[in-house]
Amino acid sequence: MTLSDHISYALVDEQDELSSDTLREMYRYMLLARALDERMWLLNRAGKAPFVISCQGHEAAQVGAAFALQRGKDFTLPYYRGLATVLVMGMTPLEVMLGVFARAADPSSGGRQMPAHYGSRRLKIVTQSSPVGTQIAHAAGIGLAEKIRGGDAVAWTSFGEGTSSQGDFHEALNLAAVHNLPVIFQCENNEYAISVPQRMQMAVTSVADRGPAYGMPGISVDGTDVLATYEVTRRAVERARRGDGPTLIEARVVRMTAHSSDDNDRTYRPSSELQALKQHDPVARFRGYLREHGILDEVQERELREQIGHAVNEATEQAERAPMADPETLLEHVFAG
Ligand SMILES: Cc1ncc(C[n+]2csc(CCOP(=O)(O)OP(=O)(O)O)c2C)c(N)n1
Ligand SMILES: [Mg+2]
Repeated sequence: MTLSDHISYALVDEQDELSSDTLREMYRYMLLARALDERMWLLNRAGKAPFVISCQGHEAAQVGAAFALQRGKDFTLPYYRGLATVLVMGMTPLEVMLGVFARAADPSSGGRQMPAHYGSRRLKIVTQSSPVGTQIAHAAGIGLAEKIRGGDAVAWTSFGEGTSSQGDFHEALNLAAVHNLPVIFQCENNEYAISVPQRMQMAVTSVADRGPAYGMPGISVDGTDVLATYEVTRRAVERARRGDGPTLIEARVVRMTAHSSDDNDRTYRPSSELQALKQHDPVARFRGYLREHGILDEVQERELREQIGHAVNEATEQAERAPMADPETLLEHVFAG
């Protein structure tokens, strides 16, 4: 039984309103997220970064959605895989790397939280807690506050499909639908919650089906398609700004790595599945689209990769040299002063 809409346009050509510059910019963010993510794994394996949790395979879903939001105006409540999300919303590679090295200048927590708990007051990025799903309820609360204030900002939040079985998800969707709140719930469905496959997590085949159960549209989109994700999010943002209420979007993605740097997915994923992952790489897919449509040539691609390589090197070197948090400040931000 399917209740939700399943959107299947592939890298839509109706994207006339997006200029070639914007399309290349989307690609740049996808490449940047991938390059930073790959660097984090190297740092982890070299014993320099304590923990890595990857956005590889989620880049298109995150970049597509974030391009439909307004920087500095909308609230972003990403989950731990949201590296590409926070980059598009304005976090710099250096800020990201300061978190990886847990340095004092890390904007997310001053080096106190685990890496990937992204937050920035300046950019209206609200950090999550380590128990999965807390940010979903916070997004509903922020949507309620925005409605009371009479503004037209939206709260956008992301989480995995496993997390859509947490109580926070259900309470947040219910509240947001009852009060018609300007919230966009993006579930990035990579079919695993660590080692548990989706069929053992829920009896529905699509997380989007859960939307209509609360009285909001549930839309399932190919999250390896950056333009399709952009388009469904753009519509959801319009709907939210008009005061018509929340939307649940399921972006179907692939998890191209193990769950985290502490996990070995070869113990629970069949090798045929692991080998097939590259065929669903959203970065390669968008590159193919841009090349095919004459939007990106070889020279531009090479320049882009060089710039990104520099940016990643520079961010890594600067963050590694940055000072650690002073132990004297250990209890700051924990207890009221
Ligand atoms: C409440 C809670 N239960 C369990 C965990 C341990 N945990 C961390 S990530 C994770 C898997 C979440 O899977 P999903 O929501 O599908 O996100 P994904 O990592 O696949 O993107 C689990 C079980 C946790 N952090 N919080
Ligand atoms: Mg998952």
